Amino acid sequence: MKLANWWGLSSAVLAAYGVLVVANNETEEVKDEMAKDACPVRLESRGKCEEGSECPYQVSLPPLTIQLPKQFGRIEEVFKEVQNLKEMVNSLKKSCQDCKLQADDSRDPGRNGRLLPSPGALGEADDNRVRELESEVNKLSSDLKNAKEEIDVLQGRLEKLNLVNMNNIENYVDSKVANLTFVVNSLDGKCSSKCPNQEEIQSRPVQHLIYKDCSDYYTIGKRSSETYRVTPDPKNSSFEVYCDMETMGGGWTVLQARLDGSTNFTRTWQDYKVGFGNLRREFWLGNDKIHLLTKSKEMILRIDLEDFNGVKLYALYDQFYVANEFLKYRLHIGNYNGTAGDALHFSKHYNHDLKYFTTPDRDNDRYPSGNCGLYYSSGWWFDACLSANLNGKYYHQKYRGVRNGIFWGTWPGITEAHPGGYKSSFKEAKMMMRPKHFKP
Ligand SMILES: *[C@@H]1O[C@H](CO)[C@@H](O)[C@H](O)[C@H]1NC(C)=O
Ligand SMILES: *[C@@H]1O[C@H](CO)[C@@H](O)[C@H](O)[C@H]1NC(C)=O
Ligand SMILES: *[C@@H]1O[C@H](CO)[C@@H](O)[C@H](O)[C@H]1NC(C)=O
Ligand SMILES: *[C@@H]1O[C@H](CO)[C@@H](O)[C@H](O)[C@H]1NC(C)=O
Ligand SMILES: *[C@@H]1O[C@H](CO)[C@@H](O)[C@H](O)[C@H]1NC(C)=O
Ligand SMILES: [Ca+2]
Repeated sequence: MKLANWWGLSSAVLAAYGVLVVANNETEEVKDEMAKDACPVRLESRGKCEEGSECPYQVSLPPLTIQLPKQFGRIEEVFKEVQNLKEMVNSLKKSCQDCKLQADDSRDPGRNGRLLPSPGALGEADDNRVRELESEVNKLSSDLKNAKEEIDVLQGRLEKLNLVNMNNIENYVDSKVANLTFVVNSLDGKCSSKCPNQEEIQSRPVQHLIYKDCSDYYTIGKRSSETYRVTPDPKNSSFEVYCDMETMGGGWTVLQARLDGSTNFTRTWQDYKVGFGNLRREFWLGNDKIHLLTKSKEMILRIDLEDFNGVKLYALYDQFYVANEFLKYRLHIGNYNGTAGDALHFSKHYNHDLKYFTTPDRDNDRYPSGNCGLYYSSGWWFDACLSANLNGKYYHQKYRGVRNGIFWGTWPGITEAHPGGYKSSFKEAKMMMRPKHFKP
């Protein structure tokens, strides 16, 4: 029954949003257990949230202030409507029960002193009573129908809010929680000198820091390039990554490396999804992990290339995001800066930005009559097909035939015709990311 489904959904949604209801309250003091009376944290509502205006809810943790997005206000509205509907449905249910009881009463032989009558044997009074009940039932059922329609509409709105806004809000809150962890830990030092209950605070263990990516390790003083364990999404698993703590200040989380051809990059969708190779040599970190890392913070992308003549150039993109598997790991890159040329946005016809990921066994490219991944032996964000492909085959020298080696289309001289149709390749390639606002 549809209605029953709705009840399930609504209570699940109410439970999931339970924390948001707090925003309903006027001013509430939330006391951190750790710092009982010492350091109060406040969540306040500061008046109406107008479309397009600043948002009214704020959590204050000295000296940190979080502005909650205005969608919170909309969720609150929907809550109220759902609450009203719940009451309406409850009262309808109750009157329906009353009505059923009355109908049972009129048939009760103990009360009316006679046996249950057959339908043909009803008296006129019973007829009237039955008609009355009938019309009451009709009215109730039409009320119920209206309520159900309204519920359907609201359900649609809730689902939409859930899909559209909860993702943003979740990311937003996640990032703020990560920030809070930092702030709380740094406050711990300051607080103990100012606050009265310092002994109590000092005796409690400091909450373990979450290292979301290599820049967090850099921040706590790690300076050697090696593997570290990161947890970009506190709700998801943690995993090992290789950190480059030297290039341009360090703090880089490496997502791809080529240097000797020891790892085969002609791989399936599943391999590119989970990652493969050796983190200390050649590898692809894995599209799921790249997604989690680029989702946890605003990232930039750096690509380092070296050819067999020892020329080293780089490309820097001021934004880097890889969508989830459902969105086929779509690539989002920002503006270019650097020395190697902007091969990812080569031209209108060769542009890797906003392209889906393709592997030899999964064709999501823009080339209609074939699979670019299969043709170029690689998993990559192919257009139709390429002006860059850092996951091509590793050639130790010049090669002939299909241009399926590591390729960067803006490299000086790379597209010039060589005698004998030879194509040049690269000795080393590396792709890595770092939070946009990271300052080494
Ligand atoms: C506001 O919070 C107080 C104390 O936590 C509680 O007693 C009250 O019912 C809340 N009011 C609303 C409208 O939620
Ligand atoms: C955390 O937030 C504060 C204030 O909002 C800001 O100054 C600080 O740079 C942030 N820290 C990180 C690591 O994002
Ligand atoms: C790499 O793997 C592909 C697919 O399994 C295979 O066809 C190819 O021969 C391998 N290449 C090398 C150099 O081993
Ligand atoms: C963890 O991340 C992966 C990759 O994005 C995703 O498929 C999975 O649903 C996530 N798991 C949880 C518990 O969030
Ligand atoms: C590129 O980066 C350099 C070095 O950080 C900087 O000086 C320059 O302004 C940047 N150029 C653009 C177009 O952003
Ligand atoms: Ca295709």
